[in-house]
Amino acid sequence: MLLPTLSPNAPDLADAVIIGDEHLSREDLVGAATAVAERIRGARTLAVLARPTGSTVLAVVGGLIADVTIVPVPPDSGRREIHHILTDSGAQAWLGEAPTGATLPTIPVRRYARSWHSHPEPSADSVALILYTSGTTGAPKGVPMTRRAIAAGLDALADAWDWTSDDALAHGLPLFHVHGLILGLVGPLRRGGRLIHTVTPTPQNYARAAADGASMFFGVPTVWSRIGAAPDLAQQLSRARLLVSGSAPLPVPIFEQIRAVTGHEVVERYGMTETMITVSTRAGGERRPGWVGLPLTGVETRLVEGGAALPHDGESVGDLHVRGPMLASGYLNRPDATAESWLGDGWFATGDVAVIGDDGMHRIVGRRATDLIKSGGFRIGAGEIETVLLAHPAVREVAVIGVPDADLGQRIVAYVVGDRSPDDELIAFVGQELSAHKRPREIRWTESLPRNAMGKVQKKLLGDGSERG
Ligand code: MLC
Ligand code: AMP
Repeated sequence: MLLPTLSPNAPDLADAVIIGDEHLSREDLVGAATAVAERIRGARTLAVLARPTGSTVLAVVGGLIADVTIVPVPPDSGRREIHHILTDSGAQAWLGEAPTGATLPTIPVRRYARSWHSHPEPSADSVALILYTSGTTGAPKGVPMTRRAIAAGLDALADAWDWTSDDALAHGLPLFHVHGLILGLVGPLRRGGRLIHTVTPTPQNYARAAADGASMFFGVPTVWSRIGAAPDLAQQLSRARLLVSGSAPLPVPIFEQIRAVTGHEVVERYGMTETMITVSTRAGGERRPGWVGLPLTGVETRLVEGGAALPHDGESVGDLHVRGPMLASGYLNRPDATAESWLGDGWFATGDVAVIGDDGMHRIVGRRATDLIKSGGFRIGAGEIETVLLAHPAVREVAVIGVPDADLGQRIVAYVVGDRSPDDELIAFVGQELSAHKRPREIRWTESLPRNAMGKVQKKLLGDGSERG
């Protein structure tokens, strides 16, 4: 059973979910989400505009109860992105709020409706969620997540982090990715503890959640960096049990800063949309700055270079492959891309380059492809932004890269050859078509792009030379 604590006979829990100003007891959640389930029963796939609201929580939980696949859509998505997600996933309607200009029908989510009907537990192989994630080129790919994989991934984390129903989890991460949605919402619902969603992950909001009794905090490195820079607020987090970072590398100075102000060594974990979390430091184990820890229970990892396995000696650098029960089994509608990354025998090629110590500790060195950018913890494909910019009349050639950024990890910069027009216009053009976080922060106009003899843009020659990859 994916959500045992939501069975109608589970004990009530006041403030099971607090999201902004909205408070839902467990009884509210079960009654209202079951009422959603009644409305949508028999549907196959529904889209949810995943704003951080009680309505989004009820829509997702209603889908889980009714065995309807939910596709969370980033609420700031542009036209092109929404169109792609809806057509690729085959969404039949919007559940809850719909974006302006929506053409699909809308099914309302009613906060105060109640049903106590008991729905049968869906098959463990049923697809609960389809999450969209960027590749190096083309539109985002859908990753179908089964109930079995989600349950296995969450239980492996509970084991690593001693995560129980006594924990109150706090975070303010988006409700359309593995981090904020699966770990951050389905996680506490499976464990049975409280969730405080702070809507935005600001230092003020995290300090307030700590004062309200949160024991466990999730953040991407940008969040921890901003908290570390606000020591008076950060101090409030000293009383927590566990601070967790993931979705991008946590720089060692930020680890040290958080330790200095809170007394906590941040637990770092490594994962992907396609695999959920596979490696983490442990609540009861060593937290080594710059290292992401040990494989979770049930997970195997290997390092490969040119088809050969590399030793786990803390020095050999190779492609990281992972295998475990929390992995998805492929991309939706993309057998080509699936065959590239799912290698057979359950192994998945992460695209990340790593070293493994003889004690099993993993360090992520970087990514194989320069065309995948991580900015603020969001995965962004350079190719997707380039395609949009090329459709702008002023743009003749374009190359998008991620440059190192102290706040965001990487920041998106577009090198453009064309008829100079205002930078803001190009940035807004991207925002119209894609999500807000895919907008370049900077446009650099240039006479030409560096190309090799084959005519391929040499991105390593762009930027300030310190880019990864
Ligand atoms: C941003 N802004 C821009 C801009 N880009 N303005 C002009 N041009 C651009 N190109 C604006 C924003 O809209 C915002 O405006 C302001 O600048 C600050 O933006 P920001 O620097 O991006 O900060 P912020 O909005 O505070 O966002 C930071 C953040 C966010 C950390 C909260 O990046 C975030 O939520 N990240 C989480 C990503 C995540 O959950 N990833 C998980 C993937 S799952 P205004 O007006 O709004 O202030 C995964 C698996 C795993 O990776 O392992 O977990
Ligand atoms: P996403 O698809 O958004 O899930 O992004 C997954 C990618 O984020 C991984 O392939 C890594 O490159 C990166 N990532 C996630 N967690 C970490 C971490 N703790 N350290 C380094 N990189 C990470």
